[in-house]
This record gives sequence, structure tokens and C-alpha cells, in this order.
Amino acid sequence: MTEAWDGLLVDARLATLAGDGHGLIDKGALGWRDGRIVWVGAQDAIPAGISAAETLSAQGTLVTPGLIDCHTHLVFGSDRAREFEQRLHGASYEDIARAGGGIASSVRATRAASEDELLAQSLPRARALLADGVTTLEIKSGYGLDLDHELKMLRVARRIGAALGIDVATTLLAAHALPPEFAGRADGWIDEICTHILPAAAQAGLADAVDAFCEKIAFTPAQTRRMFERASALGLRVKLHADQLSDLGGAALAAEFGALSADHLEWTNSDGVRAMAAAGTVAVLLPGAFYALRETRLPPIEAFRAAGVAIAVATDLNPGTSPLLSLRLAMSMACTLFRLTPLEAMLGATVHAARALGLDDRGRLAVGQRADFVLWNVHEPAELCYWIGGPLAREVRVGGRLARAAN
Ligand code: DI6
Ligand code: FE
Repeated sequence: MTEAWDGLLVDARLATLAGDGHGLIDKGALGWRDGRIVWVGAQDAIPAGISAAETLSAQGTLVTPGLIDCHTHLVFGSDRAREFEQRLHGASYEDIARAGGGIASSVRATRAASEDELLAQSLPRARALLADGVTTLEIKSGYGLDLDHELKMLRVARRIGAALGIDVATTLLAAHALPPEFAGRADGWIDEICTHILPAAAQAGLADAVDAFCEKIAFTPAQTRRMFERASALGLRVKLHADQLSDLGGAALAAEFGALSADHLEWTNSDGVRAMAAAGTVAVLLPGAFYALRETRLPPIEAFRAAGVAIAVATDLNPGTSPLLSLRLAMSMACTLFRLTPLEAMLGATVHAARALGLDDRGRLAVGQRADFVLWNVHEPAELCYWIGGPLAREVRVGGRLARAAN
């Protein structure tokens, strides 16, 4: 009897990430049908009687699961290159934010752009990530800061997924900064989010999760808690920008709500680490922001390892603190700046990043997982972190199909 697959990949050095380590299979093969992996193993063990509509050879090079960027703010209007220059002249990120620049300037540009303009400005950034191996992407709102513009951002995020044929997970980040209409009334803005924006986003199916910026220059733990209570009541999972610039106990707060992830974490204390371990909250490290802000305080990596907290790595792609268009470069920075091993960085951009989005159908090359994979122009997995920049991805497959990077 013949079994019909949609596709068969042969002559691959597969980094399956199944089991311990990279799960390498040399001269490996992988079969898929209906967008899912149906077989993985050594090429000489392919079952008899298989027919495949398409056969693809990796010519001996490395094949990994598609990368997953689990923290981006890639939908925004304009850019903030001027602020970059100001920071080079000595202004701090906080100085610029207090003077009405920073996130507020991106809010003005994002509001001013029509939905189509916002899509046109944002798509090239998503394409850059895709070209470097990203097959699943999270995108946050947070530059609209009123009902209409927050929903506009989330619609653009969904349209990016549709345009590129990739999965986009959307996160409502209305508690990113105070909109000008609510100057001096942070609690009023949290009320507005709880009463109108959260329910509307949930009802429209536009938010897969809810996030907040819990920081001295943004929202307090008490305000964050109030919003998380509302999100939880609506059945939405939460994530948190926690302990980036100071220790407000953000990691423990996120864990208390069973957060999918707590992100940044440079100032996280040992209570926070323990709480994250107990709650299964993923630690998302964002070395691009650390680099761009010239931070010096490292996240407590050794404590995360010791406590068994899963570590993910993401770009934090945003116009202010991390205009970083490559997840592979974030992996490289995670190794060099945070001393992750290349294997930890790889797991951080696949298996653990999937967990940070609440997804368990991707991140590994294993039967039943989505057939999202990348053919690289390298042989060793560590090379994905070792080479700094450069186009290494030869072919990106999403659900077995060639990704539509060009349109
Ligand atoms: N933390 C960050 O690093 C970004 N947002 C956040 O909450 C910065 C966003 C920006 O500066 O536009
Ligand atoms: Fe962020």
C-alpha cells in the first residue's frame, strides 16, 4: 500500500531539538502532510511504499525548526532614529520619555497612519525576520493607546500574518504608556483598558494575550494587577514587561497570574525566580534592548538555570530600545552578552519561545508538530549564533510550504 505525503525532505542534518541536546540526525529525512510532520528519522529508515508530491534535498546542510520570535512591537509608524542620536549625545531613555519623546512619539506617528499605511510600513520588518528564519511571530499593540488605534494595530498584526502566510500571535499592550488624553491619570487609563479596550479586543478575537509595562516610567504593580485580574476574568493569558529598569517585583507578580512569560528581567530578584519556576512562567530575554540601552546589569541567568525556568530569546523589535531585525542576531547577543550556550539560545528561539506563546504544536521537528522548518547554509548548529549577521537561511518552510517572503 502506498502512503501519500505532501513532501519529503532528504539529505538533511536535522537539529530536531527532540530529547536532550540538539537531537541531531545526520543524513536525516522528514515527511509532511497537511502542514504537519508525519515522519522524522534517518533517511535509510524511510518506510517503504511512501510517495511524496514534492521531494526536497538539503544537500547535507543544517535544518532546524522554524524560529519563533515571541516578543516584538513591530507594528509602529515612523522610526526613532533621531532619539538614537540624542542618546549618543548623552540623553537617557528615561530623559527622552519624560520630555514627551520615546513611546509617545511613536504613538503620534502610529495614530497618524491609516491601517494600510501602517501595514505598508510594518511588513518589511516582518519580512526581514522571516527571511532570517522566523516562522511564528508575536506582535504587541501599545502605540495606539486608545480603543480604535489599539485595535487598528492588532488588525495590522493579523494582516501581516495573512500577507506572509505565517502565524502571528497578537498581544494587547494598551498598558504600555500613558496616552496624552490621560496625562496624570494613570488609574483612569487602567479603568479605560479594563472597561472598554480589553473586552473589545477579546470580543473581536484580536488579542491572544495581554501584556503591560510594569516600571517606574510606566505602570505600578497595583495597576498591572488590576488589569491582569480583568484579563484573567475574560479568559486571556498574560505576559509582563518585568524588572527591565528597576526591581518592582514584576516577575513574581506575573507568576502569580500564571503568566505565559515575564520578559526582560535584568533586575529580577530570587523571589521572582522561584515564583516563575513554580508557575512555569518562561523567562524571555531581550538582549537587543540590553545592547541598545547599554545596560550593564545581567538578568539572573544562573538562577533561572538552577531553578529550571525555561529561557526564551526574542528580538523585542521596537522603534525605541531594540530596532533589531534579526532573531538570529538576538541569539548571538544572548550568547555573547548573557553567556547563554548556543543550544540554550536555539531552544530559546524555538521550544521555549513556543511555550512563551502558549503553543505546543511547534518548536521541534517531531511527528505531529507543524512542518515549519529552515534550511540553513551552515553545518553546525552553533554557527547560527556564531556568525554575526549575514543571510544564512536558504529556504524557509511554513507548514511545508515555501514562505512567501517576496510579496
Ligand atoms: N519595553 C521596551 O523595551 C519597549 N517597550 C517596553 O515596554 C520600548 C518601546 C519603545 O521605546 O518604543
Ligand atoms: Fe518589549
